Amino acid sequence: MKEFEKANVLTKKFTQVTLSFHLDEFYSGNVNDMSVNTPPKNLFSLLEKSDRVLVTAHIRADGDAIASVCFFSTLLIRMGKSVQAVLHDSNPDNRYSFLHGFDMICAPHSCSSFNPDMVVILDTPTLKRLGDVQYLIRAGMQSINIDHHESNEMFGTVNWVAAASSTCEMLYEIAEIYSEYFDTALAEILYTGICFDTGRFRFSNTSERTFRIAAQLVSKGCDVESITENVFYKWSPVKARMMGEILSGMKLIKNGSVAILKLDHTFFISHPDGWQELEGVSDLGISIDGVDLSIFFKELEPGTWKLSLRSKGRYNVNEIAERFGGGGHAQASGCEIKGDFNAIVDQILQNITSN
Ligand SMILES: [Mn+2]
Repeated sequence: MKEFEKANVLTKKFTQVTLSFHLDEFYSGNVNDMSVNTPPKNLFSLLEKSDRVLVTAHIRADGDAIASVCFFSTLLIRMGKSVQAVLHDSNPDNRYSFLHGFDMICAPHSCSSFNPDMVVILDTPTLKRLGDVQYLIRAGMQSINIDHHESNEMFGTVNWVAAASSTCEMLYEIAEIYSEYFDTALAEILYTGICFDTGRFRFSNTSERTFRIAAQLVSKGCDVESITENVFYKWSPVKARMMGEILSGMKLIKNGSVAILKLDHTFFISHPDGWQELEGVSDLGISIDGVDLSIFFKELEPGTWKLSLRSKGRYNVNEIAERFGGGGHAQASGCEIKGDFNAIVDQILQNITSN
């Protein structure tokens, strides 16, 4: 219990949330109580009793997802567990190769012989978002679901879903509890995930708590400059050209308040790993003065459009994405729609209302 008390004292410094309740009352049920920023007690009991753990995150893993997987895999190995890190994508974004644990990440087909007794699912609102990894999860397998997406479906044996900038921000609480393993490498992993999901501490999800946690991570020795450079300032020449192409084809509608950007399937034919180059592209439209809503269309498969929606606040893009079977956050969300590009644009424009 001492460890939990320590975590509570620490969390108290960070939040205005009343922490006088007993740990047994910690939530693990079917209702998303996004305000709970402390891990539930049963998360630790399940973690401690598991021996062979599969660690995973969502398809087309981003900085927060990859960092979360690196963090959990590294921590569990240090705890003496047998661990398999797995992501749907056979080549996870190489920008994150500087992270401890990155080299452990395998594709689903190459780790089917691993026989886990538990799975840790990170940064993933629905099991479908695991891609092929979902087929490695046997029915009845115990699982821990840690996520900061409002739309999380609470599919785990233990669910910890909280309002945080990033899954890595939440994982800081776990790192503090296992403080004997919490070194610079783990701090750099967590800083990377937080830095990515907050867009360099720029998005509205960046809270006082985010900065306090970041400060703790910096005090643990993480190299802020090199992480930020690795994550945000290493464009390939292909990416620079691609951004030029997307911007020159951009359409501004509704008196310049809505930006529509697109990338056709032909790009992904000539650049099969091109989806890895897309980071930051979704934010291009919303960076333009006067634009309140930006929609970026990527034709990943012929006729299948993956949409990234961004808002400055006038539109709740989580609601828009949910209408089309997707989800995310109020200011950044995504969904997938099949069909003709122009017809989809019309359909979406008919469905949006500003606040
Ligand atoms: Mn995230």
